Amino acid sequence: MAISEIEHTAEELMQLEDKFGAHNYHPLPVVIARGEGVFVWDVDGKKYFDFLSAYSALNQGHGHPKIIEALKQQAEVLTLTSRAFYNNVLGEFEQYITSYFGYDKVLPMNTGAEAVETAIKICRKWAYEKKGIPEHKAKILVFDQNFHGRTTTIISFSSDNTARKNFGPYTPGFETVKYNDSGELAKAIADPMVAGVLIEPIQGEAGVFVPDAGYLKKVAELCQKYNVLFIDDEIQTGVGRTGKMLAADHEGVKPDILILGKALSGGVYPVSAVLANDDIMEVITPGTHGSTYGGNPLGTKVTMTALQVMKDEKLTENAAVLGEIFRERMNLLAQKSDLVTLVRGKGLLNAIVINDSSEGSMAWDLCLKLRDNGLLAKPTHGNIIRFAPPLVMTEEQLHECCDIIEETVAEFKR
Ligand code: IF1
Repeated sequence: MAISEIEHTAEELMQLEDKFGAHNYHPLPVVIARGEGVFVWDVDGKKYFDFLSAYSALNQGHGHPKIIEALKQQAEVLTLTSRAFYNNVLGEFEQYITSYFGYDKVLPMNTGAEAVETAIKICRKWAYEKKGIPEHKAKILVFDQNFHGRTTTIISFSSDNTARKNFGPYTPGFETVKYNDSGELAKAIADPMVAGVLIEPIQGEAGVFVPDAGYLKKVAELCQKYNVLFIDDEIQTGVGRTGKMLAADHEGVKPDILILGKALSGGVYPVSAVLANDDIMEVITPGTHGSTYGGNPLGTKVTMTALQVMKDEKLTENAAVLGEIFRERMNLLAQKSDLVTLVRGKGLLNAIVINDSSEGSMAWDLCLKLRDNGLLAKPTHGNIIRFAPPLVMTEEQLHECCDIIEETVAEFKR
């Protein structure tokens, strides 16, 4: 069947996804057809503020002209060579991104989960070849309520039964410790078989859990003390989202292995990356890891532009300023409304907790009303709604969004 020229209605398009697509999501019923900056339009031309940013992949906003221009230009010249040959973009990209984040080397991949898997492989190989842990004995510490992707190994250490159940047998070599509890971490990390700690500096999917001030610093100190790699998953928190380039920057800690994705390439083309210094990255030798699309000229050109836009337009600083304003207004709302119990977050990665059980439907119903009122957001778990607009938002637009949220909460009938 030729690519459809007929205009489908929203309902027809949702039915097509239901009939022909695997049901691995339960999307909010809105059908988006266009995006520009902080806005999206549905197939009927209705305009919305995008308050999810594709799970923080669109920090630079929809259709950023410089990023789209880079995509178009490179697409007409060279999109993919594979790593069987050199090309004229990858080396420049590698120099640019390692200098940008302050590491010796980068290993480019495509999706976030692939980058997490890559970091796990590097950590294990380092454990055997550098730390001297006996082969197959390496353990990586992970945290309850973690989210690092959907591969079989990654869900093996998920504490979310929906993400994990009936996908066994599970990959061994991971031990779960309580997040934001440095005492428990101190006990677990003393095991000489521990090779690494894999952590989200703020737990996104869990509902934007911000650990206590000083916790990340304590994690870094314990890793240093026990010669364990501090593996920082900044796929969602990185690239300016929390008001610093990396969420780790709020505590001035430098991860041994840095994992990036999502907004790294500005929501235009999947690019992820693992950065580390030579003493760690040199365990990777020819034939030990790879990817067909990893480091392709199209994605790396887009990524250099997406990162440059962050700096040129001071989007990280903007996230810090707007985040303070947002939480101030949401805290006032929480004081006035019995529907909203609290707001938490950093920069423009925030969530409100709805006064309902985690099995309740109020957060979902509120998101439907927000949609009707021109703002798109979606609950993470049950009664928690994540708010993460593009970092290009203006202060005036943010106030307009707060007005929409406040009015929607006020008119919401339980
Ligand atoms: C879904 C949210 C979840 C991530 C962190 C790795 C990955 C992600 C910290 C994997 C991906 C996405 C995936 C998407 C929902 C969304 C998400 F928090 F961002 F909302 F699930 F937690 N590390 N997060 O957040 O990156 O392979 O997707 O490129 O799977 O439902 P990916």
